[in-house]
This record gives sequence, structure tokens and C-alpha cells, in this order.
Amino acid sequence: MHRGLLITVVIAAVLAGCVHGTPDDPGPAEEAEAPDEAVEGDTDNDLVHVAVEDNAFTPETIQAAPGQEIMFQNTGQNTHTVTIPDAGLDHELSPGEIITVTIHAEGTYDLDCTFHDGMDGEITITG
Ligand SMILES: [Cu+2]
Repeated sequence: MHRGLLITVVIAAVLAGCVHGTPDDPGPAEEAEAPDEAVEGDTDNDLVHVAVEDNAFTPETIQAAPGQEIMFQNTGQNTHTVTIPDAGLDHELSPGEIITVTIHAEGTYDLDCTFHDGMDGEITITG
């Protein structure tokens, strides 16, 4: 399955602390402004928030609906990665930076930080 084509990534740099002038590489995923698009389903909150800490994703187990925005914010002091191999995403997240990921295909996806052993999680996309 080519589920990597079914992901939308929005990168929003937040100027918190020291941010260097390196331009963001959007990588293989599509970079776009998120439209105000209604998400089908009965979710009360249309945004899932995940804290990227030193060194853990909180929560480690994430559940979202297809098309629902998942916002990762680096609340730590170190750079981490938001890596979802099955969705073709491998993005470095500097302290204070935010990335919003939308996965459209149902399934269970491994979440990993490639910089730190044992820093991982799991995303379940289910309607
Ligand atoms: Cu990490």
C-alpha cells in the first residue's frame, strides 16, 4: 500500500527561543495551509495535541480520525524528529516548533524519534 501519499503536513515554525535561519525542508509530504474543512465524525475536538518532550511523545498512544489534524509541538530543550515511516514522514522538530500532520488512511502507524532510542509511540487512525 502506498499510504505515504495520503498524508498532509503543515509546518508552522514558532519563534520560541533560539531559532536558526535554516529554511525548512518540507520533505516528501505535501505542505499546505490546512483548509477549514469539516471533519466527518463525532469528534468534539478537531485537533489532537501531542507534546514532543525530552525524550517522549505525550501521549504515546494517539488516536485520531481520518483527516483529523494531529499537532506535534516540541516542548523540550532538544531537537527531535517526528517520524512516521508508513506515512513517509521524517521531520526534524526544533524546540518550540510545531508540525501538524493529517493522515487520511485508516490504520496503525508507528511513531518514532530517530534521535533517541525508546522515544516512540503509536498512532491509530480510525473513523
Ligand atoms: Cu527525540
